[in-house]
Amino acid sequence: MKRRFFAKNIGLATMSSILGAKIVQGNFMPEGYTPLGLQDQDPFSLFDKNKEMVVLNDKPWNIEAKAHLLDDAITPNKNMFIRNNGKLPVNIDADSWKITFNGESVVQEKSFSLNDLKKQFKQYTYQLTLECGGNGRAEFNPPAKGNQWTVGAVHCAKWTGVRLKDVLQAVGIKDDAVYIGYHAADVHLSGNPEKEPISRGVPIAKALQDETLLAFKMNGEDIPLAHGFPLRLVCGGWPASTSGKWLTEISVRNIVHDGAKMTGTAYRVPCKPVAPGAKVKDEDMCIIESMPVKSLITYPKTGAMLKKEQSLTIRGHAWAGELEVAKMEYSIDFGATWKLCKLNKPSNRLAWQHFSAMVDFPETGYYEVWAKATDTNGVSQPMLLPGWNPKGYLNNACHRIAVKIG
Ligand SMILES: Nc1nc2c(c(=O)[nH]1)N[C@H]1C(S)=C(S)[C@@H](COP(=O)(O)O)O[C@H]1N2
Ligand SMILES: [Mo]
Repeated sequence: MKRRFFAKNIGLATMSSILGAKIVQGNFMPEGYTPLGLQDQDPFSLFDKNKEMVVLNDKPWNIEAKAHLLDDAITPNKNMFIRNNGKLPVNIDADSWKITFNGESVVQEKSFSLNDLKKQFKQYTYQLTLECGGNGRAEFNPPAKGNQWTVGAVHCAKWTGVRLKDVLQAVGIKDDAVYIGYHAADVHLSGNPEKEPISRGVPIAKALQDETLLAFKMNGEDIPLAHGFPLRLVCGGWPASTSGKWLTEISVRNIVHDGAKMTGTAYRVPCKPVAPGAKVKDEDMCIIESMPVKSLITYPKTGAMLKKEQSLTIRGHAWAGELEVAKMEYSIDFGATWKLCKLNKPSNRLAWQHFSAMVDFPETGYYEVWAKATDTNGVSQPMLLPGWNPKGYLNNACHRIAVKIG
């Protein structure tokens, strides 16, 4: 893969912070010059990621985890997938960062500095599941364009920030508010400043939930650059595209937000099931809201070899969008019969739930372990593939691993 550094004309301060040292003679550096220390940087050291992560695209950066990298109860930065639609913002200065609240349905436009937010509002910490709507896209047939995510575009980190609802209350919103939309500092791939890479949002009811945060910390530290430093919206349980990174504006709308990637087939699925490959009219597409029930076996790694007589404790996580997971099962006979797993409660609403099970294998040979979660509405994961849709969203099929007992 050809790796070129992501931005040529970034400022000295940003370069220094990426290099981890002051560029002492920086004022003498020719304009547009990329210091050697920043040339051909590999994304793993650039973003502090595990070397086992998989780079799906470098323009923009899209990097996914493997199932076994998501074994931790709280996902550490090094194993968190990155999904960018545009170029990373440059020259970020947290001290002068501000966020503006505007739109048809604010009583009056109002801005806060990051420091205002921290000082004026109570801070909360929640562990939140963020899964890309396109996670699992690689399995759909006919295939959908876009990043071919397999299973690793999900994470559950701890986010600290202020409640969006507290800030919206301080701003004042009108009775006709139906949606909020975010705007951010990242740059469209074309470089055109008039175009936004992405500007999505959520209905006002989701915006007003306790767990919807304007976050400035992730796992107790400043949010890493790739994940939205210095300020990001987090809407747990919804497609992660609603969790705007590098947040500069929240527009309170009296219509469904119509920003970039809110219309057409983007983050929408047919309102009613369609045949694979079907053309679907715009008006028959519905915006994805809460994500469907899903789970992931994070131990062992697929392909594990075990000695006979060994029983194996499998483990992983399960989540269900706005709902909780009520039941977790596994099968070693391709879904013919299922046994219960031990399932923990989430650490808070909208956090994934840990599961484990001790599995006994009757004889030596090849097995598959399949895992299936059921939500509190009684809806279970499909075994192989859910309904096809043009953009390959919402693949919540059972996760399957291969093990050899020998
Ligand atoms: N400003 C901005 N916010 C964004 C995006 C983006 O490209 N720009 N990508 C969205 C999408 S599609 C996803 S899946 C998540 C990914 O979050 P992560 O990179 O922190 O894992 O961020 C969302 N927020
Ligand atoms: Mo996404």
